[in-house]
Amino acid sequence: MLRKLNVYLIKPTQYDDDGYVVRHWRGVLPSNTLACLAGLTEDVIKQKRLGEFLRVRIHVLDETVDRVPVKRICRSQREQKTKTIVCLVGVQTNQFPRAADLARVFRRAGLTVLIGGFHVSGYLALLPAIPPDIQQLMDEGVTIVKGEVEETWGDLLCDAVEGRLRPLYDFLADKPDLYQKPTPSIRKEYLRKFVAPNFGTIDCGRGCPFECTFCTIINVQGRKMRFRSAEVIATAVRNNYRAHGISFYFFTDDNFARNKNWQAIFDALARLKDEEHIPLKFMMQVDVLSWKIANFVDKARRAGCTTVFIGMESVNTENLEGAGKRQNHVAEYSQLIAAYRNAGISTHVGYIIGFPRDTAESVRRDVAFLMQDVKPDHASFFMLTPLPGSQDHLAAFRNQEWMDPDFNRYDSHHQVTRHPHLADGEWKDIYLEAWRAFYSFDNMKAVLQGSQPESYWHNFMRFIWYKNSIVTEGRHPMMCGFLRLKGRKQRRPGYPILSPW
Ligand code: B12
Ligand code: SF4
Repeated sequence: MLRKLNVYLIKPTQYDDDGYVVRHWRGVLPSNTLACLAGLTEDVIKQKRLGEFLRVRIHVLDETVDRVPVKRICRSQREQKTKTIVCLVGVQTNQFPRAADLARVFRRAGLTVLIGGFHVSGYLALLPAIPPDIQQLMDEGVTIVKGEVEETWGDLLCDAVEGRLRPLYDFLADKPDLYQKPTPSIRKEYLRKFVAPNFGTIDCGRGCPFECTFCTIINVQGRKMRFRSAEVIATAVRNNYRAHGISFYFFTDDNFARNKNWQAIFDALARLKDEEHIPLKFMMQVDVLSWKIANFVDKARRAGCTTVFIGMESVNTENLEGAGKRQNHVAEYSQLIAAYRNAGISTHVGYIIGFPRDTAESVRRDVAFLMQDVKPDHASFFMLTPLPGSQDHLAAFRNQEWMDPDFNRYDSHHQVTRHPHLADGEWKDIYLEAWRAFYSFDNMKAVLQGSQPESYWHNFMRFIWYKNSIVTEGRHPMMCGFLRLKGRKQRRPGYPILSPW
């Protein structure tokens, strides 16, 4: 009879262009998916779903900041009456090659392996048949999980313990109600590996009602909004503060402004600040229309919001229409930025380069307009990427257009399709030029001079992080940390292991 169960929750990283595993000494943004799965697993244990006598040990590893002890994990099942389950968690498309390589090593050692997250969920959501690379993994005994598991994680773990896991679980049609579900479990030892150890994440809701063609979220988490209860969120924030001193959050909802429970959540957070003196601050993602929702900006400020990440994507109306982003009205962008800035909330826009109508000249002009007329505090640039699960990917697949077969490059920092006006190489050049222009000394100085006192240091710190990522590390800031670590032997299959000399 089984006595001990090791559950390894591992968020895989990406390989760099030389095939080395990307890892940093300190990360910047902790993974919410890891925390979610940890919270769900703790709940399964608490409910004794796996029986009275099974000792379950949860190991949380984020390969962007942790060296995964592959050999130790492979050996862990050799102990008597012990089983090891490896869950490759929150696997995005650019991490899928690394996840698949890890999965194979663990399978060869006889461990139970599951892969979930946006890549497999999105890939299988729209394509007409199971793609060969996924089928291959299933044939090798890896279990693929498509969709969210808030209502099914206990059943899956029971199947794993009993050794009756199926090759594929599909929960896409049964999206869980999140209202009273366990919140992400934030572990202090994990946070220590990040620059700000008081930084937590919670997804207060999921889904988005809009229909952007490059977006995977709507085809995986759906267009109907689901949300957590305000009391549940407030309790989590209170407990995290008391237990670990966590006072800064990234609310990872793709569009907090369309979370139908936003008002109750903001009010509950404001009460934590006013009545319990928790010095809460947070950032969140919103759409360009959010500033028009009555009381939204003001209540966000009172609840502790310091930054909004806005899906602006382009200042070119034709680009926006082509991408189905009809809710974005360029003429109102400056008002949007001003509404948040006046409330002392820093603005950070997402901006895509490489829409079909873009040319090098139009991108230069648009980025200048963004800096001089729209004037957000920060911008993150992305190369348009047909992520599996998006309409763009489906259209390219149906039209048999060339798409780079190496998913490791699908990080919106590499060119993976051909562009009608930008030659190969030119696209990446103009993309990097946009980064350099926005994070030029002159623009950063202008942003700091226009910053509200509440945002000044926040903007300053983000400039350091962004400059370091793009200039020193040559990586997208959202995929970057501080001080790159490279294991000589941790190299992608097919690349040579070089001598230490
Ligand atoms: C917050 C966020 C970030 C944060 C933090 C990452 C994190 N995971 O917390 C930051 C800003 C760092 C980030 C960066 C990037 N992100 Co991001 N991010 C998100 C966002 C908005 C929320 C993530 C989240 O918390 N979701 C809630 C969790 C609970 O959902 P989930 O991950 O799907 O997990 C559930 C199920 O999938 C399942 N599951 C997941 N894993 C497993 C494993 C097993 C074994 C099982 C059984 C189940 C299971 O169970 C979970 C609970 O139901 C998502 C969009 C979204 N709505 O999810 C994009 C998203 C995941 N990001 C995306 C991308 C592309 C990126 C970047 C590459 C962008 C860039 N160029 O920089 C980088 C990559 C960074 C990295 N190293 O991971 C894409 C991924 C699409 C894809 N197919 O690859 C998404 C979907 C958004 C999009 N644009 O479409 N991101
Ligand atoms: S607004 Fe954002 S989350 Fe919503 S569909 Fe568009 S890209 Fe996706």
